[in-house]
Amino acid sequence: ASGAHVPVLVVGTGYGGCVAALRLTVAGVDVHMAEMGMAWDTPGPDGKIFANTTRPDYRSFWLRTRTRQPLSNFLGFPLDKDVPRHTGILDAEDFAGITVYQGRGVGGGSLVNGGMAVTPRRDLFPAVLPTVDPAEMYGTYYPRATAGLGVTPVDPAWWEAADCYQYARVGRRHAERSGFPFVFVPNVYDWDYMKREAAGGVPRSALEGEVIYGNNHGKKTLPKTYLARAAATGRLAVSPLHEVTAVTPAPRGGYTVTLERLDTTGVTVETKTVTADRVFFAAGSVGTSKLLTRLKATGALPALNDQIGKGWGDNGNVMCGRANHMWDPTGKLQSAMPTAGIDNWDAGGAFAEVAPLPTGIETYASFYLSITKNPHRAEFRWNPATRNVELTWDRAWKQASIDAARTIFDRINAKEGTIYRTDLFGGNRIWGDHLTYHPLGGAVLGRATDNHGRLHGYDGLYVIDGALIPGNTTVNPFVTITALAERNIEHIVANDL
Ligand code: FAE
Repeated sequence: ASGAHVPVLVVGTGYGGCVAALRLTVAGVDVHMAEMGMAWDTPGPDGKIFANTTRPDYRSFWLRTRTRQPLSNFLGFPLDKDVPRHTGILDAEDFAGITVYQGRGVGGGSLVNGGMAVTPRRDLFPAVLPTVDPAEMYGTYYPRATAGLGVTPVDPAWWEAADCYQYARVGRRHAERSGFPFVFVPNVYDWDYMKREAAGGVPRSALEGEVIYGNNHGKKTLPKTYLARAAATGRLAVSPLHEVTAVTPAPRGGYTVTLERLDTTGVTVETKTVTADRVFFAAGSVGTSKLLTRLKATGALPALNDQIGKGWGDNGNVMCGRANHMWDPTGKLQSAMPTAGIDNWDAGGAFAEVAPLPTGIETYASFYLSITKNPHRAEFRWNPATRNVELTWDRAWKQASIDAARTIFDRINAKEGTIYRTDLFGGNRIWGDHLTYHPLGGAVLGRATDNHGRLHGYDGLYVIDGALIPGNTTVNPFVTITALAERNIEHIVANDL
């Protein structure tokens, strides 16, 4: 309620926020979480909570009247369509040079992501988080994070024979014939459930192509893992459809937090203020960076340092498809949960996730999301004229990622006698270089904050999400975001409470 006082307010319910909520509630602290997205606990008119990937509807996009699908075209035909404006699950947030996809709702990105739960190679970790001790991460916090998230490997014998992973086996054959290491990666999907989907005993989710607009079954999202455990303490309150718009020091100590309650068309129906002794910014790399950049520039938190908004990267994301020969079908049935990648980081600066293209028909396409060593870093900046936060990303910077990805796929194409697909992104383009799924940075650890996420300039303000990581994790990021949050919150609980 407006006027209330809470010991801890957490802004956002993604990975960082849920780790903070669990560890603080277990330590005996009452935690209130504000989440701008919906709770995603109520079925729509079709009896399902989430819409299918191939049939986006009002539930699929955050406050858009037309879909903005990551793969905008298929066989040359545009796929986007009009939808009612709604507080849907996937935000395709447009900046000048890039569209940043993010999950919206209680559970953040865990609601929409592919569940690929990858720990970076230890030898690469010093470049990912230079100020963090690898021994404590690999000895304690990565294992704690993967256990907390429910990360498990796929059963290799089942995988080898499963129709739904034919696309991945084709991906392996092509990678290995060109001499690239093919690595299995674990996932948070419940593999027993997927086996039952394949056997025909339960409603399909991953095998129905569900992923980017939510999974109705099978995926261990944050509300089923970290958040459920935090709620079980009896010390957690979560307010969905509440957007935090301001945080400023309160006259008698702590912070005054302004929240706007939204209706499902995105209109503010009520503005509330609460006071909090401590505030954890966990609104995701973009959400946290935008909020802090605005609060610093507009005088709500003027003592934040000049590193706010800096060090943002796209994890080098770039997508592409390859056209296989007719004797290399990738399968009509494709599990939406990826299980493997091609590691060419050392020689070419690229790690390519062998991704599904779950269209329900044979496409003869192999599809990949590459994570690359892109050196460019952008900055969030306040524009006083428009009263908006802008991002200085330049679309041309993706050329470094394309070049890195080509170290894998040019060689595979040469070896297989195949070509790139040009029908997936519109305009005969080969590369999906307009987007990222992996925003990282903007309030970097050890620069905007101390080495445990305490914001410089204010006692009791913390960053605990992907904004702490300076732009790249060499692999998919949520395990690293979770493990870093586990490390930081342990230190904060021990020293600050
Ligand atoms: P995040 O999970 O984004 O949570 C932030 C939350 O804060 C969201 O729920 C927001 O709605 C909320 N929020 C923002 N602003 C406000 C505000 N002002 N007031 C209140 N609430 C607010 O942050 N990563 C992997 O490792 N493996 C994958 O397979 C994978 N696949 C992906 C697929 C897709 C389509 C997408 C979009 C992402 C994928 N990712 C994947 C990335 C991963 O989901 C992402 O790195 C994490 O979710 C980021 O975690 P954070 O805690 O930083």
